[in-house]
Amino acid sequence: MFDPRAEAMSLDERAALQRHRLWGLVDRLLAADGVQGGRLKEAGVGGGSDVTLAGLRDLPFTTKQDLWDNYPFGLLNVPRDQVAAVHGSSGTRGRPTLVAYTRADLDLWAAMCARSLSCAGASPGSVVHNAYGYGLFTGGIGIHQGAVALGATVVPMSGGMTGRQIRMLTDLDADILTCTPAYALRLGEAAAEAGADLSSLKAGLFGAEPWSEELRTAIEAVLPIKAMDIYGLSEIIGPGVATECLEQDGLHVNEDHFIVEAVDPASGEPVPDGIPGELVFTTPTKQALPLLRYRTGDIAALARGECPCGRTLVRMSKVLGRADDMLVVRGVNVYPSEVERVLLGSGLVRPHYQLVVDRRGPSARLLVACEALTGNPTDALVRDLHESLGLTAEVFVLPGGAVPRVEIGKAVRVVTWEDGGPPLPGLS
Ligand code: DLL
Repeated sequence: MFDPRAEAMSLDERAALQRHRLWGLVDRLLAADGVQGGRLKEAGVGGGSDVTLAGLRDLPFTTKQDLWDNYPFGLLNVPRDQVAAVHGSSGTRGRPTLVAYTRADLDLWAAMCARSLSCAGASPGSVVHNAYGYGLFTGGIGIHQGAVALGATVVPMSGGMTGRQIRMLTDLDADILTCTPAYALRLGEAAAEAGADLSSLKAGLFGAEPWSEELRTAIEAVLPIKAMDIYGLSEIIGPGVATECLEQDGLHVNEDHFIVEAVDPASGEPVPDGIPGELVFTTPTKQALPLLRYRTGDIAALARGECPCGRTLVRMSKVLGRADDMLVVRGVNVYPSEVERVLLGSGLVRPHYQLVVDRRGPSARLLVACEALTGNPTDALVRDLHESLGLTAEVFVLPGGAVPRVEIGKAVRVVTWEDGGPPLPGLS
């Protein structure tokens, strides 16, 4: 439940708490004398009390490369037998990332996910239909533990078997739905096809992949809910790092446990509030894998000031993209999220799309596969995309249902044809 002592404390109180916890972290890293401790020593830090919150910006970063270089347990900050669980990301875009948790870390994670669920409108007694994948991925088990900690009833569906999901949603009168935004759309579509009544649903917590305001509108059109954004990453803890409240005006970062900065991705220097930058997190209370200034690659802007919901936690915008998601097509920088905004903002197509970058020929092509609501929107979309991206994309309007729907895992928004292909029927 909303805990005013933690979520609505005065900024001075919170800063004092963060400083105290940061000192503890620095002392623990120095004592473990591992990679991060060594870097702190090199930076001239001899103990926690040498560090201030304002001086955090001068401390060394940690990166995904550090996790890979020290895979699987090289960055562990506790004895190996204190590791209660491991999670991570599957590494579809590279090598797997593995994250260790002590029992205390698991308790913290559950508390943060309970906070997120409550922030988005869940309460003890809620029925949480959890369609995030269970397993190494943090979505399923993280939300599950949070729902249990909140005192809700969790329905551990995992992804896939959409017909059965619809059945359970209606039979159990779930009020909270948790899954990826792409799967929420799929569930909405399937419920309409089945004529199912999902009116017990009130709110959804959707995350694990980028989604635009336009996609929010599309989800709220097919499901009778408020669609809230939940953000997190395995390296920091999983889901539960930040969540929107019912105001839907930025995600409250649980900054008493995850200190956040936004930096210029090129220079690493802090950017002012309101300016998009790469999110950098420090985890002062985590035990097994505490991270100092971890560079996420996720781009978002920070905003301070009290929210009408009463929380004083700093807010982050929706993730605008990832530093490494940018496509370069014929020299033009294209963010998939921008294409999503144009497509869905046009009101001409269904909220399902896929981008194909064809790099087989001498000059790269950007293909956009979508499904029309009515008529043939090709010319209008080519024009809108050109106006917004400065690039001529080739728009393919496929028959309804032909753009792949994701049932399990994260949506695949971009495919690249190097020599093989074509992965999507109807495109050439
Ligand atoms: O996706 C944790 C999670 C599970 C968050 C369920 C929310 C809900 P990873 O698999 O490690 O962890 O992937 C983390 O996914 O760095 C972002 O690029 C992206 N991501 C996560 N949440 C959001 C979001 C989980 N709300 C990576 N908006 C992150 C945009 C998100 N991108």
